[in-house]
Amino acid sequence: MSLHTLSYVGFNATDLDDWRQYATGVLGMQVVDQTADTLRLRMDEKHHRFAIHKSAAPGFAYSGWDVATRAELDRLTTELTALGYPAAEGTEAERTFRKVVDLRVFTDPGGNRVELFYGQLSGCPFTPARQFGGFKTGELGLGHIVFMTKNMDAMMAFYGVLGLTVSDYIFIKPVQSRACFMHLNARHHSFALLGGPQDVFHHIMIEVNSLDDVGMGNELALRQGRKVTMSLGKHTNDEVVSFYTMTPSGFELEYGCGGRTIENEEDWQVVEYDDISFWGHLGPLRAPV
Ligand code: MBD
Ligand code: FE
Repeated sequence: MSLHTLSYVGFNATDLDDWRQYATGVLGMQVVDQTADTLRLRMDEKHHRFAIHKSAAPGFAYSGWDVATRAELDRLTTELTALGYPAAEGTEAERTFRKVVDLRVFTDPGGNRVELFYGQLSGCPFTPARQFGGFKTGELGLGHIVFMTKNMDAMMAFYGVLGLTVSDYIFIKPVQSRACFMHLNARHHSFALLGGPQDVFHHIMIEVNSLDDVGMGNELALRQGRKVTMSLGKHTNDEVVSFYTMTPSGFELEYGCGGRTIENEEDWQVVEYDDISFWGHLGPLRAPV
C-alpha cells in the first residue's frame, strides 16, 4: 500500500464569503478559520479537508494524498522522478498551513498540482454547521476528484504510480467519451478521468452518511439559489445517490451517499458501463434537458 487516502484539497476562488455560505449553509461543513486570503473547512476530526485560497483565477489548486511514512514518500518521489515528474520540497509555510509533517509537491501530466504528505493533524473536534449524520470519510478519504484530460494514458500512468488502480470504465454517450474510475482504498473511486479536449478539473464528490442529508443538501442548495448542474440520481458503477451543484470556484461538487465499496481486490471485475446512472442525474453527461 503506497497511498492511503485523498486527504485534503485546495481550491482558488474570488469570493471567500460566498464559499463560506455555500460550505456551511449547503454542505454542512465547519469553518476552521478565515483570513483575507484563505478559508479552511472541516469535515471530520482532521484539522481541515478543504482550503479555499483567494485568487483572481478561480478553480482547482491542489490535491493532498496521505502517505504512510517518509520512506514511502522517498520511494514514490524516486519513481515519479524516473517517470519524468520531479518533486519539489514543500516549504515550511506550506507545511504549517496544511498541518502536515512532510510535504512533496508534483505536477501531473495535465499540469495539476499534486501533494504527497504524511502526518496530517487529526483529533480535532468537528461541529457541523447544521445538524446531520456526518461525512463518510476515515479510511475512505474525503471523497473523489475528477479531471478532464486530453492525455488519458499519461494521467493513468502517473496516478498508477501513486497506487491507484482501475475500478471500471463508463462510455458517456452524450459527450462520446470514456471515463476511467480508479481506487486506492475501499472507496469505489477516489479519482477519475474523463477524456476530453482540455486538461481541467471536473468535479469533487463528498459523501454523507444519510440519504436525508443528501435530500436536505439538495433543498438548501435550491434555497441558496445555487445552480444544480445534475439533478438527483443514482450512479451505475458506485451506486451513489447524489446531485451536483456549481461551486463558487466554477466547477461542480457532487454531494451523495450510499456508495458501494471494493472490499476484496481479488474478486473485483473491471467492467465498462454504457451510462453514468440508473436514473436521474439529468444534465450534460446524461439525457440533457
Ligand atoms: C461518478 O461519481 C460520476 O461523477 C460520474 C459522472 C459517473 C459515475 C460516478
Ligand atoms: Fe463523481
